[in-house]
Amino acid sequence: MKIDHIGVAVRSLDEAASFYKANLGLAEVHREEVPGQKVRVAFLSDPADPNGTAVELLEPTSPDGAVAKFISARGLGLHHLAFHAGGEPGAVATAMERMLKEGIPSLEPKPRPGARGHHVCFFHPKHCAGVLIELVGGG
Ligand code: CMX
Repeated sequence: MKIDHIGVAVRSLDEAASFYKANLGLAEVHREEVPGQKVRVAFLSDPADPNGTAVELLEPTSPDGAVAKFISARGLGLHHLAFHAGGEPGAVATAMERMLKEGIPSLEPKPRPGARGHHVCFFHPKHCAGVLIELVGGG
């Protein structure tokens, strides 16, 4: 699967986005709050390749959210890798089933709404060589 985006835990979307824009030439393509995940997110990508792999900046909105806990325990920085499971309805659920058959259970029983109107699910780093993995696409 293609890498859809790379999640980065930050304290301030504005500060981190400025860094990527000024120094690495990325452009912000989307920003929203995802209440279910207790984060505000900004997506940045190469203006010459807007559908290419994005950087997703994740700013916690509550101290009991996954990203706030990650920052307390491990500090700022790389948080997850997100793979594109396909845009068609059921794509994420199908990929979840395939991984479950290989003995990799997802953290959620079924895909849930994520940023940019996509469906998402996550896999614990303990099953994924130490990296939190997200599948993103059609639910
Ligand atoms: N990458 C690598 N390791 C991680 C991690 C991450 N992102 N988050 C936690 N860990 C490690 C911890 O350091 C800890 O390691 P040790 O056992 O070696 O100390 C271990 O995982 C803890 O695991 P846990 O006790 O099961 O659970 P936590 O309370 O730390 O939660 C996790 C971890 C992955 C279950 C939780 O963060 C989660 O459910 N994540 C999925 C949802 C999410 O991350 N949402 C935010 C992104 C939203 C978006 O992209 O829009």
